[in-house]
Amino acid sequence: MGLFDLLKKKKDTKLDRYLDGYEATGTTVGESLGALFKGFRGVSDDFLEQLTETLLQADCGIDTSIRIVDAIREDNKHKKISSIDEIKEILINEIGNVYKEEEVAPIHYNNAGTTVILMVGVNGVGKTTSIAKLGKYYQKLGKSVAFAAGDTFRAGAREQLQLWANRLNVPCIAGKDRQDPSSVLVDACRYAADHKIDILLCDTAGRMQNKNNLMQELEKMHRVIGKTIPGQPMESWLVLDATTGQNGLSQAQVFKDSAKITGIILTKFDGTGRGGVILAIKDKWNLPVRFIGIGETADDLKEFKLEDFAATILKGIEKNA
Ligand SMILES: Nc1nc2c(ncn2[C@@H]2O[C@H](COP(=O)(O)OP(=O)(O)OP(=O)(O)O)[C@@H](O)[C@H]2O)c(=O)[nH]1
Ligand SMILES: [Mg+2]
Repeated sequence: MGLFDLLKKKKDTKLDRYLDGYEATGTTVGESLGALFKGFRGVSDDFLEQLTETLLQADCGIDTSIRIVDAIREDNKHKKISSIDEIKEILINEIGNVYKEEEVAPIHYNNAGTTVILMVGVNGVGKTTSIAKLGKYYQKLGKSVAFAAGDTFRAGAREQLQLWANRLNVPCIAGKDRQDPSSVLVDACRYAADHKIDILLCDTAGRMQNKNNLMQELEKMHRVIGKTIPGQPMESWLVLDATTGQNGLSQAQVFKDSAKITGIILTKFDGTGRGGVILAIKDKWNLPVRFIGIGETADDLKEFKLEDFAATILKGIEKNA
């Protein structure tokens, strides 16, 4: 079944929930697509050009935008698309084809001990805040949680994480200023193993993707975690700021190898209507979005579901077309 039919089937019972957290994208992307579809008279070159433009504005990136538009052009060759209902259905299905959610493996957890999750990304994207949010998320699932203050570089970083740890009543393992972050992570892994902690969330200092030595430092962190708790970190998440859109694509390219990235946390989703980077990153680097950040408190986190994302866009289209 295409994504469109799946949404339609669930629509009656669930559509209101879909908007929660995805409002900005639903209104902005949905509105501009709705406005384009409003005067739909068939798939002309002009229409496809405008659709490409709209997808690019939504941060889908050039390759993914072209992939979607080409697929619609092909569909139209087989069966003329003539109504708004058809074009809506085809677009939503193409979003499903690009993201391929059915191929996304669930998050890996260590059933025999601590699951270590490493959080990396450029400066100020929301790594530390996301750790607090994830801490609360896992607590709600009944898991025991600990934090590792692997940002020994920025002044005040350790205190920031400690503050969240105090609020959530979570142990926070920290070192000294400028201590090798790998050694802090080793201490934290030992603590977590000794105390039978389910989830150890590791903070790291923000770093630009063009700094080779800092990328090597991430490789080292990954390695020493694995030496302390074999098989860990099972998950290594790149935190991206949704408001910086396409920049996320180049960040993903570099981080994905050095930190062996397994997924994306997309923060500040409350502050942008351009969620297309979700499709671009999945399409280009095969990295799924695991969670979206939708505010500054520990509760402002949602599991990402393609269905929710697509349904919100569909709702936006239907409001405006
Ligand atoms: N609106 C909004 N703000 C967020 C979100 N996530 C983080 N922030 C804010 O972004 C700012 C930076 O967050 P941090 O968690 O300190 O970011 P960081 O990546 O740890 O930063 P560095 O450690 O300096 O690299 C803070 O003011 C957060 O409150 C989000 O999902 N939505
Ligand atoms: Mg931080």
